[in-house]
Amino acid sequence: MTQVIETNTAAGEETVRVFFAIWPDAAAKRQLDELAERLEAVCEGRKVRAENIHLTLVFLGEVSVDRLDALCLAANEARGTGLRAFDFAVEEIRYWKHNHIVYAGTSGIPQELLDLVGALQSALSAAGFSFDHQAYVPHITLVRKARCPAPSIELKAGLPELVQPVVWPVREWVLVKSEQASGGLVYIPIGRWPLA
Ligand code: 2AM
Repeated sequence: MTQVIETNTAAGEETVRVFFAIWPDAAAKRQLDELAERLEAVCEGRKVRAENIHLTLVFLGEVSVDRLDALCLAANEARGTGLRAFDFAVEEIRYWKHNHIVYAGTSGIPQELLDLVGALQSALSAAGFSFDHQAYVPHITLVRKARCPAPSIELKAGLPELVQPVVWPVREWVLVKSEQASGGLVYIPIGRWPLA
C-alpha cells in the first residue's frame, strides 16, 4: 500500500528508509516462499525473495539518522504497555490491481496485532513521528508487478487457494532499514523488541 507520508526529515539531513515489521519464522518463511513461487507462475510478476517476506506494522519512510534513537525510545514505550505474543494465521491470497501486488492476509486480525500496531502508533505520534493513519490492513506482499486476470480491485478469482493456513508464531517485532542494493531491496534489522 502506498500512501504519502508526511515528512520525518529536515532539509539536508542524512536519512534512512525505515519501518516496523514482524518477520516469519523459518517454517512460515518456507511455506510463504513456496506460495509466492506458485503465485508467480500464475500471475507473472516478480516474487519477493524469501528473506524479504514480512508483515509491516508501521511504515515511516525516510527518517533522519539523528532521530533513530528517538524511534527506538518510542518502541521501548510501546513495549512497556505489556504487548502479548500471538500466532498470526495467513489464510487468504488477494490481488490489488491498482498496484499489481499479490499478497497474503487474514480474515480475522488478532487482537494482539491490533494492540501492537496501536501501541506503536501512539508512541510514535507522542514522539512526533509521521506515518499513515489509515485503517490497518495487514498484508504480506508475495508478488510484485503481477498481471492477474482479474477485473476487480481486490479479489482472489484465479488465484490458488491456501489448503491450510500458514501459522506464524509472533514473538518479537523489528525496526528495519530498507536499502536498494545491486541485487535488489535489502532489509536490515536495526532494533528488536520481544513480546511477552
Ligand atoms: P508493500 O509490500 O505493499 O510495498 C517496506 O517498503 C514495507 O513498507 C513494505 O511492506 C511496504 O509495503 C511497506 N510500505 C512501503 N511504502 C508504504 C507506505 N507509503 N505506506 C504504508 N506501507 C508502505
